[in-house]
Amino acid sequence: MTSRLRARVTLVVGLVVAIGCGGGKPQDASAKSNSDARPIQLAQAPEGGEAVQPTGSATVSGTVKFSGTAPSAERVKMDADPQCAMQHKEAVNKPEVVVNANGTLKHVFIYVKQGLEGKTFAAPTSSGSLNQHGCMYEPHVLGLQVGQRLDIVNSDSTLHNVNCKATKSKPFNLAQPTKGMKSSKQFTAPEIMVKCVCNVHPWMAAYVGVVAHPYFAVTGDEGSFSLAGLPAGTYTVAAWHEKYGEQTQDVTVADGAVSSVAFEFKAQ
Ligand SMILES: [Cu+2]
Repeated sequence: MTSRLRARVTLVVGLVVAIGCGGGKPQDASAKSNSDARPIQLAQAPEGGEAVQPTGSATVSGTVKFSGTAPSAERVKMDADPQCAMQHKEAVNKPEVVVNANGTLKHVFIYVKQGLEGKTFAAPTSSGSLNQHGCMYEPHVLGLQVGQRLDIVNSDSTLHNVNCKATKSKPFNLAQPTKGMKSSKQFTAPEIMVKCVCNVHPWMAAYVGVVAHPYFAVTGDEGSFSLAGLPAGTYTVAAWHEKYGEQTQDVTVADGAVSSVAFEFKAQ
């Protein structure tokens, strides 16, 4: 272990001890498994609001293109923690800018930004997942509904802490020192985006898009997205990328119809 890593581990262990000595309710860092026993809070319709489920029949779909020359891939240096490095036979590149083979951009968070005001949506009973595997977050970008459970798992034989710096919901910083540990968290307010980092492994970062409705997606290897089940209407759809920022487009879609939206991010 390098002295730098040891200093970081000491920092995190100190944090665990500090939290553990806090008294009262057992905290995440000292609990082996911390599946939150509280029931998911279902969204309530605001006064005069209309409570609807995602049962519309309109779809907004599209792609996120990338133009220009992509920055060359940057390699993640994991040598500071042999438990991380030993899990990778091949080089690992930073997931910040990933241009797909078809010229599209990966890891873009797509969501309906405007057009659903006055409607409320119950949080789904299914959980989102954030895994720490090979000292990388899987996935790198994810979406959650307000109140939806997020299961956070450590799949590595090394200490990770998950420091999610929410500003609209309560932020949290929990330690998962051993393989197989699982904790569950929720965000209580929309926020684009919540950044989560590991203070032990400075290359680890994940972004969570928290929205008040189920109409969101993250682009993958094809750079495409589909927001299905929308009520007919006019919407502002946003595409967010950690390096290139946010773009929006307005789109109108009818019941049973599919409207297309094309985003394009340019190399800087
Ligand atoms: Cu870590």
